[in-house]
Amino acid sequence: MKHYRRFLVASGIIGIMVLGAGCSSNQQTNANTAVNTIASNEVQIQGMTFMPSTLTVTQGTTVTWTNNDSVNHTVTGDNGGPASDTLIHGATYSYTYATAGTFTYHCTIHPTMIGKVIVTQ
Ligand SMILES: [Cu+2]
Repeated sequence: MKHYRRFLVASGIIGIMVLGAGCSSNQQTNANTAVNTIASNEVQIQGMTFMPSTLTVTQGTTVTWTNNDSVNHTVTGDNGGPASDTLIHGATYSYTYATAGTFTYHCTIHPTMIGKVIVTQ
């Protein structure tokens, strides 16, 4: 009888752990969805970073970058793709991704500034 009770207690603890894991997983999915909804085709250049650093869009989407920094930046594809002029504070640049794939880019003035656009069909 005592052994049976211990088994029930152990099962309850495992059940709570499984429920907890499922819960946190759902929260993460919701957070990611929210980020995509806010900035579906826009990248903000702010604090020497591209935000979001990885943007996922569908094929044919025009992506617009806005330089919110006081220093100049560029949006330059690593292997073709976007090729902006120097963007001063407040300037924007747009590029349409016609084909699916993963496209990395950087700022030629600050080569450590990198970003990525994932284009899905
Ligand atoms: Cu820069």
